[in-house]
Amino acid sequence: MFPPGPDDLNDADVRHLPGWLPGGQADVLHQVLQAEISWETHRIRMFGNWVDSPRLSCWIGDPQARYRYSGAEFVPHPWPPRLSALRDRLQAEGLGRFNSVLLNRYRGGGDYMGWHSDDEPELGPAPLIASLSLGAARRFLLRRRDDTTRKAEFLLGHGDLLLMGGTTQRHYQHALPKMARVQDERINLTFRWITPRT
Ligand SMILES: O=C(O)CCC(=O)C(=O)O
Ligand SMILES: [Mn+2]
Repeated sequence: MFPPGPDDLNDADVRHLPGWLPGGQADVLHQVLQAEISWETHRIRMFGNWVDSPRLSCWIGDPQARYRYSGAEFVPHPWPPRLSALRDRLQAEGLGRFNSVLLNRYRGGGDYMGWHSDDEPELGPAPLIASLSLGAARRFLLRRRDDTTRKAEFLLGHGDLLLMGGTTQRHYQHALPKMARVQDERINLTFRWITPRT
């Protein structure tokens, strides 16, 4: 595995901001989301079959921010005040504009997300995605689409923000692999801009 570095991430625009959300705020947010989000098992398409996704999820956003994801269409749940405040903070810091957030909850090291790019048409040609991690630190991998041996890796910890923009999705896939030794939960929030349906 290559260590992450500019040479390994040509054509990508990825920034890791460790501890972007201070520890106390991250603790509270993690607990509140565990308790208050209506967590669902989304059905996704894998190798042509419909299967339960190996994690829990919830799609939140403005009413027009409908999203097709792994072959299914999601109508967003409304914003809880805590998450719209977080969106406001990202926007106030100039980190992008966002009308939706996908929450994923990894119940332990056996929950994961396979290789994919966030390249659905409604995200546009150069999506900016702001990903906030809470709870257990997990490995986040990137690999080039045209040469999958070229990889980079980040360890995403409690309160870390990862920004992916520009042509990252066009040239790279990413994944959150299983980590057998991890027992604690992790929640990840990916803030996105979905082109509204007219
Ligand atoms: O959990 C993560 O860090 C990755 C989530 C992700 O790739 C996604 O929601 O599309
Ligand atoms: Mn993704």
